[in-house]
Amino acid sequence: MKSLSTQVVIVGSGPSGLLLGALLHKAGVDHIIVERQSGDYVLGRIRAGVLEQGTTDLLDYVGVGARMHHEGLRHDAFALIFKGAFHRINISDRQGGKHMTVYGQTEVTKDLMDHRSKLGLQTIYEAGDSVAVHDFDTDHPRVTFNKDGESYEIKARFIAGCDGYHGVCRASVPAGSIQNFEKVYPFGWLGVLSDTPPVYHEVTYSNTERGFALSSLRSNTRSRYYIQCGMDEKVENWSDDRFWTEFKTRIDPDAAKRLVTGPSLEKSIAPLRSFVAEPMRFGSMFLAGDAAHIVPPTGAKGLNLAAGDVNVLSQAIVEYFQEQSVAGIDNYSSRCLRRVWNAERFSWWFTSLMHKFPDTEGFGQKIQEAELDYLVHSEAALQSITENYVGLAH
Ligand code: FAS
Ligand code: PHB
Repeated sequence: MKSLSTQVVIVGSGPSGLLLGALLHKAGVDHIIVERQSGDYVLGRIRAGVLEQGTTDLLDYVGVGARMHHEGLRHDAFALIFKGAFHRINISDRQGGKHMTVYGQTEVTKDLMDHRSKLGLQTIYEAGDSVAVHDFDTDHPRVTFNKDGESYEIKARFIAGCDGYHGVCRASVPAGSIQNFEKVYPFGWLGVLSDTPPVYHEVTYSNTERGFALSSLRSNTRSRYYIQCGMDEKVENWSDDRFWTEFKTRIDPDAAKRLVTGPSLEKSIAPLRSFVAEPMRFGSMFLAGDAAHIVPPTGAKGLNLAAGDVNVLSQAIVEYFQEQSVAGIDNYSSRCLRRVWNAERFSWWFTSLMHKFPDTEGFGQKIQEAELDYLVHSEAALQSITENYVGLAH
């Protein structure tokens, strides 16, 4: 067995792991990232698209904000459609100039990967399913994996579980030491990426009697659209034509007329769930991002929550090594969980407001329309939704 050692082993090279690595490196803390898949595989996943200002500030802080500012789109508002009417909701006027940036997770991941390469930071890709975590209830945890026929062991002071919902870190915690809270929604999102001009120039959420739809974008020439679909839907049953026909029924009539359709570059169905694991720390191992929590993507919180976790975690780890203080690491879980549960509530509320639920169809639709009508005409309600949408402090 080949033995390596570092201060922190990060399991997973999605946004959480990559951003944590960049933050630790900037503070002079040595780390290694171990990733199950190849770098190309990680880059091939099409996921989030909207960044809170807290996230873009962190990307600037670690020095990877240049392309984001050049290619990303500043958004000062989003829109709601219900009963066929379009309602623009200004965020920045209500939230002290805070705004969102539309810049795909794929691009964030690429920028962070390129940053690592330039700095010569160690990322071990294609470790496959052999990755295992050991002794994290001690001060000398280890991560082992096999690659190219060789066995490896990495000794470290801390393990950061940034390995997503299906990762190995949370799964390695003894059942009696962790509590999982979960809600699975009775529908999914069928998403399409297409090189077509976005039908709306801002992120637009639709509530219709046929179900939810989301109109987003990656640039002024690349659209990202979603429609609510059944949990048992199969993506192979959705031709592009079938998608576009259904999508048109879920946006306002004028938009349906001007919608430019085209071939899908990517088409996939994502299940929707709310999930939180408590606590987020187990001795020398910390969970961050999707490894610890999942939100339905309605509120565009998933990636942004992950950024908040690793911001807090990096500060705690740096404090430990530089000041020999355990205050930050002892406080990590409770501090993150407060923000996580706030985002879980908002994402659950927004999902419940915008989607069609099989069991409450008629009355439920009328209640949703009444709440949306109240929302767009109440300054107090608009303050609340924009405060949550733009993101709460880390
Ligand atoms: P990730 O899952 O992104 O990354 C975890 C990494 O760990 C992966 O690279 C994985 O290969 C690796 N890994 C897993 N097991 C491992 C092991 N045993 N050993 C080593 N490595 C391992 N959020 C939004 O805000 N908007 C959206 O529209 C949106 N859409 C989504 C669609 C889908 C299908 C999914 C799954 C998520 C979506 N999300 C969305 C949420 C998503 O963006 C996450 O919040 C974000 O990817 C979180 O990043 P990570 O915590 O790094 O987890
Ligand atoms: C996206 O662009 O993928 C996106 C935007 C807003 C959301 C979810 C996803 O709430």
